Amino acid sequence: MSRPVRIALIPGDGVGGEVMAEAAPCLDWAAVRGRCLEAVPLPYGAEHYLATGETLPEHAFTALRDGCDAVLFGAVGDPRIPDGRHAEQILLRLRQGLELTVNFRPCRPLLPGFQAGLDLEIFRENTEGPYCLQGTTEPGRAVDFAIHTEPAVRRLLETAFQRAAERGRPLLLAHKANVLKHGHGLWLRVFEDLRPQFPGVATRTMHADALLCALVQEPKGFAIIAADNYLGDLISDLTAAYLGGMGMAPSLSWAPHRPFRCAALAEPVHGSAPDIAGQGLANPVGMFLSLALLFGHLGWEPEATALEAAVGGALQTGFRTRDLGGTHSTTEMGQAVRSRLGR
Ligand code: GGG
Repeated sequence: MSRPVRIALIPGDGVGGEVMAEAAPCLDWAAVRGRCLEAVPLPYGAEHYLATGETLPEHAFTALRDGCDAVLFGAVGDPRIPDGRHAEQILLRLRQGLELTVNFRPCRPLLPGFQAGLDLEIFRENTEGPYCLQGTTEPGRAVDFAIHTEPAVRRLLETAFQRAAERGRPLLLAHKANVLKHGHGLWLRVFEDLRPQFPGVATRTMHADALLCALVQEPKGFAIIAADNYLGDLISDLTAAYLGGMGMAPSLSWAPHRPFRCAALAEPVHGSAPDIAGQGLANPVGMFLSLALLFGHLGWEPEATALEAAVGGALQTGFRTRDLGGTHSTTEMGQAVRSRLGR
């Protein structure tokens, strides 16, 4: 018998626990359908940190890296820890420590009558740029470094090129090499270097500021967009608006070079939203769609398709959480999705 796919569940902070509670039963549904899996709940987040002083201890990171296949993550961020130290040591540690270079953020709207037919995919580098967390604050001066290494840039761009080739769609690289000459100069060089390997892919590069303006004016003029960590974060937060808001936006990160057993992490794009946490107001759709991306990544296409269709069905029949202008609670939306899976 093949070993079970082990999926670590880390709800994290704020609304993370609420959206996790809605999506996690879909793992039982997949298991009932015959997928051999094991869920591994982990407590790491603000509450655990405040109670124990532990963020993500090294032994737990190693056990997860070597003993799990993927992570389903909620959100981190808590006003009781204003410097966000625990968030860095949990989420950024996972992204960087597992070398999850690729962060995939699709934008395919599901709300009826809203941006129908839009099909954007953002490939965001996930471990470097200014998110390397190196810098200093001195009297009257603050410095944040941004690191871009050729292996990570190449892995991200190769993945985006492969996707563009598979889907027969154009690929655009967003950059600011006119100002960030060193880092984004490297991105342009690697992009140019890879182009001959994908002769069927139409390519374009664009300054990120001009791209943001054009994405607002004419989103259907774009297809697959690759960018560094910082720009990719901003671009995909903008495109989340075309889905109906941050609560609707899914993401999947993975390590194309598979250095460790644990090579994928699914999480909604939204953060912990402490202002609405604990009130049943969070939208679980981004979490459901992230899990659907993870199912697809595991090769469980029927489950990925069924879960995405269940979300689409719930939205078609009028289920709306408050961020979408409705009155349904997190649980009502979750039940509406799961009932379409027979759960
Ligand atoms: N699921 C993405 C996530 O948790 N990102 C961390 C983040 O943006 N935290 C800030 C916040 O929660 O406001």
